[in-house]
Amino acid sequence: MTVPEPLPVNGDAHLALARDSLRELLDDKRVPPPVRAALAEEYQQLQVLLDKIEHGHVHIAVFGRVSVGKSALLNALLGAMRFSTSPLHGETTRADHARWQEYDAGGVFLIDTPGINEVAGEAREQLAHDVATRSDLVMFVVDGDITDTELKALRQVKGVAQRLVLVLNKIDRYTRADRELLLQTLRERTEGLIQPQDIVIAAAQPTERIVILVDADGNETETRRCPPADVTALRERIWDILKAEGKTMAALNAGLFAGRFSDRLSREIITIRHDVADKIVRNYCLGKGVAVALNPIPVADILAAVATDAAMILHLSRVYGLPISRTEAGSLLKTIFTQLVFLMGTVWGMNLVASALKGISLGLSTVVTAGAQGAVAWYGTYVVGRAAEQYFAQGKSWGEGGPKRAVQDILDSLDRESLLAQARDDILARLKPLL
Ligand SMILES: Nc1nc2c(ncn2[C@@H]2O[C@H](COP(=O)(O)OP(=O)(O)O)[C@@H](O)[C@H]2O)c(=O)[nH]1
Ligand SMILES: [Mg+2]
Repeated sequence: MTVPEPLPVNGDAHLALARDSLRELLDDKRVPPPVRAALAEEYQQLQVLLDKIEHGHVHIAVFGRVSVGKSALLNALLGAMRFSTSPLHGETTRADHARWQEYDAGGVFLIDTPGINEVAGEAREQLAHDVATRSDLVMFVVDGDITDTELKALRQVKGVAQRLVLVLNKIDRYTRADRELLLQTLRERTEGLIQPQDIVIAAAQPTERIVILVDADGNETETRRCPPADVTALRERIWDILKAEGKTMAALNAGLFAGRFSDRLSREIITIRHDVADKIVRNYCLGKGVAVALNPIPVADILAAVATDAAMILHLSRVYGLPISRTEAGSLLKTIFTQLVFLMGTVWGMNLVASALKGISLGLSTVVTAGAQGAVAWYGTYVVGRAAEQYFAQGKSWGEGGPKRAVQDILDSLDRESLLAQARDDILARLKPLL
């Protein structure tokens, strides 16, 4: 009896797995160059994530509306004025980062970002996505009750970020009672999104206060004082999270990105392969259509002119990265052709020619007849191409219903009339200069 291997539970194992899957994605030689080019940005993000994991770095980002005190909060955590803060809008225009503390073998980095209301709708979603992708933990900052826009942005970040903490900043502006009330509202409004223990209060950069000092003689003097920043609760919460989940967080974050990336990759590969395959099929269709039009042969033989179709199948097999031999291509063609004949019977060819001729009632010249025969050849090759492509796209398989079902589905899905019209136009356009 074999005992199932236990799942790796510690952060190191998670990290190693994540690192391997990122590397594998980056090094995958089977990805066609056009796909790499189309996904250049994602590949770059992948590389950044891999570097980050390899160096044991943890990224923590702030996110929130303009002027809620994101930059001030980072400065308070760092204990230095590293990021510029301003009562004016738009002080932080791009993401910037600073090393905060050592953590395990690597370090923790703090990332400042622009405010979410500085960018509109779609760009905001993109910003939320980018920030959440590169960060292991996101501090979502508010300075009062959470607005609908903030709640929406919070959901967007939550969909991508591994870990989220909600910070109620500027608490120096509220009385103790108001603070409690605000916290209660925040907990209710973010229920299901954020755990109550992950909602913390902070005063990153409290405003000056007028303080009345009374000396020994009872004289009162007024002075202005800046209370010290208070980010103790936030710092403690972050460190608790880091200690408990730091490595797992980084690993899951990378793992999630890798997962999303490979989904995207396979979709992109499918699209690009299909586009290339379509061009190839149409080229062979035209080649065969023109050849038949120039050299008309009996209808029954048209579909049997197999040489070009076999070459097309070979070509397609290479596009799908599943190269086959000439013999294999021949027998695949035979399979498809058998289905076609079986499904359509011999009448098929005659019907097709009639269809191809439709709309041309006067002056049936030989050119037009030839064009019609060519169109039938074009159409036949097209169906063969589509069927072969599907076979390769499914990893050299006809699927559950076998070749008959597959070919039938393709025939059902094609608009025969318009394809024949296209074919005839293509062929006649090609033939014109020769006549
Ligand atoms: N009263 C008060 N003001 C703060 C606090 N934190 C930041 N501010 C002020 O809020 C304004 C915006 O801060 P900033 O960090 O630039 O906001 P950001 O746009 O979110 O990065 C600045 O004038 C800060 O002095 C705080 O805890 N209390
Ligand atoms: Mg800022």
